[in-house]
Amino acid sequence: EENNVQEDSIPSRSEVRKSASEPLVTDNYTADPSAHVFDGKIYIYPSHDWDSGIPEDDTGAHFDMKDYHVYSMDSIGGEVKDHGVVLDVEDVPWASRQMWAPDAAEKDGKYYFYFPAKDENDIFRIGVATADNPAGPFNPEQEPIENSYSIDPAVYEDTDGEYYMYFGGIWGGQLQDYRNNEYQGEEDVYPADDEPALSPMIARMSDDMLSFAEEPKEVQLLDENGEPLLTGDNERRFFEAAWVHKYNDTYYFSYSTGDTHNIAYATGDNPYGPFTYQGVILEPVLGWTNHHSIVEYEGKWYLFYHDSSLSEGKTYLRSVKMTELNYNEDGSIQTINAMVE
Ligand code: FUB
Repeated sequence: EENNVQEDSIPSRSEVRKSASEPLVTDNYTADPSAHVFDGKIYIYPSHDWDSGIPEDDTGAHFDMKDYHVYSMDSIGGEVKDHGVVLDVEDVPWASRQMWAPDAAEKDGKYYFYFPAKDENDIFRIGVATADNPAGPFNPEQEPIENSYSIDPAVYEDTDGEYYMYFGGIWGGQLQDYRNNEYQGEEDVYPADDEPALSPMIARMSDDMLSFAEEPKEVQLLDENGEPLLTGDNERRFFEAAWVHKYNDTYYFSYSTGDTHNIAYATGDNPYGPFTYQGVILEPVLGWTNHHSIVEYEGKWYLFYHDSSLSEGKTYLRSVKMTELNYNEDGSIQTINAMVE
């Protein structure tokens, strides 16, 4: 099976590469970086963490973000430019609070900024805002995307010109409150440990990039035997933070795992999957969450991620970082440990 990485090529723990990078931004807390190359520059679309004073709880209320900034770099290692506030919760009619991990996409010279936020009923929806340049500011649509729910949108542009949104996050992200795209109510329902884990979702985007062109579908994540990863498989099953990139004709679906918060990846031969689990890209970082993006720039590949080193460990005050990402010859990704000593 072409997409299966041979076991002996997965780096052992001793081959894990250490990388203690510096925060890219130090005058704001930033998290959940979605990086893209637009117009030859690197643009970063992160969450904007701050200390709103809301105490930590199990729903993630302490991630109380209220606006977004965009950052750009002319080159790797170059100055990181802050383009200021590009979208504020006050300007989004349907959103009430908690602007979590966003993403952006470009189509025909227009830019689309996708973001999750809670509505007036405290239910996460995913919104879209538009601009005619990658640095915004972005002009929000009046309603969230129809049939959208949960968090962490990641919009992937395939090489054939189709766009797909991946989304979903468990626990504070509310994915457990849905089955077959239907809201089940606030009573969190998790499959048993020996049942298939909750899946991330995918929907193809409509031509105008403002809605789904189809009902969201589950993205199947499989083990080495072709069986779905199980709820009890905390080291490997999906939790949140989906991202997709393509390398050598293979689709890499990467995500934060279970209650272990590795950034893991699984590979497939089309955007819908199924994807077969391969290994860990980034081991857990300082802070509770792990969230990343992967982008190619001038022939090299980079991992954008965050940690809580600048705030000395405050989970809700994170900083965006980047490091090079390396593939082995067989297409497997070398594991990175970015834990600050
Ligand atoms: O930043 C808020 C949430 O924390 C994100 O949406 C998750 O992916 C996690 O990083």
